[in-house]
Amino acid sequence: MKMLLTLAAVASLAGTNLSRAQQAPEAVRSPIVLTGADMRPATSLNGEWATIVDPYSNGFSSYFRNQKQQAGDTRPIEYDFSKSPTLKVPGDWNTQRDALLYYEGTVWYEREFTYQPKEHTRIFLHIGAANYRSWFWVNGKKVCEHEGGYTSFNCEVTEAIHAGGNFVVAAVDNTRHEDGVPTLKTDWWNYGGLTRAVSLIEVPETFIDQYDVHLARGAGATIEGWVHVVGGEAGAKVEVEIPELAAKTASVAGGDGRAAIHLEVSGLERWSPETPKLYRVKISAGRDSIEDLIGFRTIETRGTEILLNGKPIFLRGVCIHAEAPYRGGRAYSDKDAETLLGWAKELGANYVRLAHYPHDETMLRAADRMGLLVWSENPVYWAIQFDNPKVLAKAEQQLDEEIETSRNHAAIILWSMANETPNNETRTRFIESLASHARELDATRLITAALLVRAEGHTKIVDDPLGKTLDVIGANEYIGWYEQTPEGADTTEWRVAYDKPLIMSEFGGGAKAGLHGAENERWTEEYQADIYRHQLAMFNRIPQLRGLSAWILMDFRSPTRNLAGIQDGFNRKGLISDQGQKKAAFFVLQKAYLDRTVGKAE
Ligand code: GCB
Repeated sequence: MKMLLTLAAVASLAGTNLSRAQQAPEAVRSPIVLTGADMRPATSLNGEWATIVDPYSNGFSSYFRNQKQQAGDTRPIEYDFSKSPTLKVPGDWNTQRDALLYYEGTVWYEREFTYQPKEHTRIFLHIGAANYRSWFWVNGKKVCEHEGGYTSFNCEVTEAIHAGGNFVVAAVDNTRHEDGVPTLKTDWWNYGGLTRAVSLIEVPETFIDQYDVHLARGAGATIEGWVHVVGGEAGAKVEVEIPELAAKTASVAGGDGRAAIHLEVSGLERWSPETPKLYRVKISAGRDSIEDLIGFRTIETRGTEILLNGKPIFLRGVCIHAEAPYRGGRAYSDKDAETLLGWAKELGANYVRLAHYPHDETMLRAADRMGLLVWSENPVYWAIQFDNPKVLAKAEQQLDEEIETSRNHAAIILWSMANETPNNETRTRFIESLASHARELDATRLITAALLVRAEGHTKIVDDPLGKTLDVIGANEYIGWYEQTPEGADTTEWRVAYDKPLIMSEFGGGAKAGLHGAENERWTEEYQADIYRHQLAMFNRIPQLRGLSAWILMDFRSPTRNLAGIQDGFNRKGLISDQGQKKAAFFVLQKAYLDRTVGKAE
């Protein structure tokens, strides 16, 4: 009742809020996914955008028109983008303006640009990511809306754009919602804004929207997959060429717009962390063509083994948030990616868990180039509304976008459905449904999730029923930090109910860089290093352990970490501080990785 009154009061006080609610999407799918969008010629719209901070979402009735007060004009136009301060795109708003560090609500963005559309083309506004909901208008015409803060999407602007001067207006709202994915509570910063690159992509009327080119499992060298063409009649001719392998194939799209690919190649150098070989792959259909850089490898499991290119591998890794080193805020650039992944390489890692949502394309490209295997995750985190079908639709939509845009990255070997979800039937059904959806979209990779672990005395038990659905089991544990002392690991035994590979997907503890003291003194580098020493010894007593991703590479901002003088708004479990200082634990793990004293010998 109280809730109804509140809603009624808000509606009568602020009619504009109501109109926004009417426009709000129910997990709208962006109609076109563009695989390899970053490889297409594009007109960048990155740079300074005029912005209006709109905490009451007042602008939904007018700001998108970008009106200008004319001389003698008496209309009450109470906004003016041309006089408003700017924010950089890509970039979160929180770290660009002090007053916005904690802001949660709507910010309006406006940018003017000139454009000359070609004839017989379609034009898309490509948004790398906008957290969390966003609405877009071009020249005052609404072109799309989107929900989900970590995946790219494309708004068709063909009808809205014209030759000469144009403007684009976006409303981005990072308000958290109970029925959002993720939901109200996360242990990372809710960075808002146009956090990744924005561009215009123009394609012929008949164009390639998605493709999947991968190496077939088995000892041979068969490259297979498909290319999907939009706008062509069935019968559109598709060609795929890998010049370096002197391989070329032509096929024809069926009624569903898909053309199957099959290429027998010889002399293929398989992609691996040691040899991250990428090939130029040219895909064309009619007047459209795209050139991607793709590595070829296989990934599968056999019993408790993970096989990369048919050979057992142990994943020596670390978790990474998309947090920018040194400057803070959401990571988006090649430099951010190269710094983070460079540190992972220095650690001796061959694998990274990109937590807890899909990361930027720049990160995946860098992982392909640098030879790091990737666990990529859907933001189903902790207790979302598993009993709400709309939430399932939202999670599925984000998973679709993640897989459809990133499926050609050799680096990605694992699709993670979720992190630390409560063990109950509704949750299990929800994630089973996501997992079968992921398998339908991509049968070439492994499905995982980071599970909670239970304990009986000194035994840790991994028997969450979700394990049945997964190819690889992820388990998170914090012995020595949230429970027991670091020595607790010495007497801990592990029981895993599934005959499948296990990855310890998180373990670790906090330390403030530069704080030194005794090994039993929390928050010191010595304490954190001690946790790692005991953990590493324990790992060698888990026969089916096939990988590790320590939590976490670098300290990251979190609204839940408020211990003054130590955390100051940062989760301090990084092996490296946000300013690049390596802590003692970094070197403990590095030694174990480089000397191969942890994990099953490959
Ligand atoms: C976890 C979560 C991760 C947190 C971490 C911590 O289990 O998966 O998101 O940040 O613990 O530091 O507590």
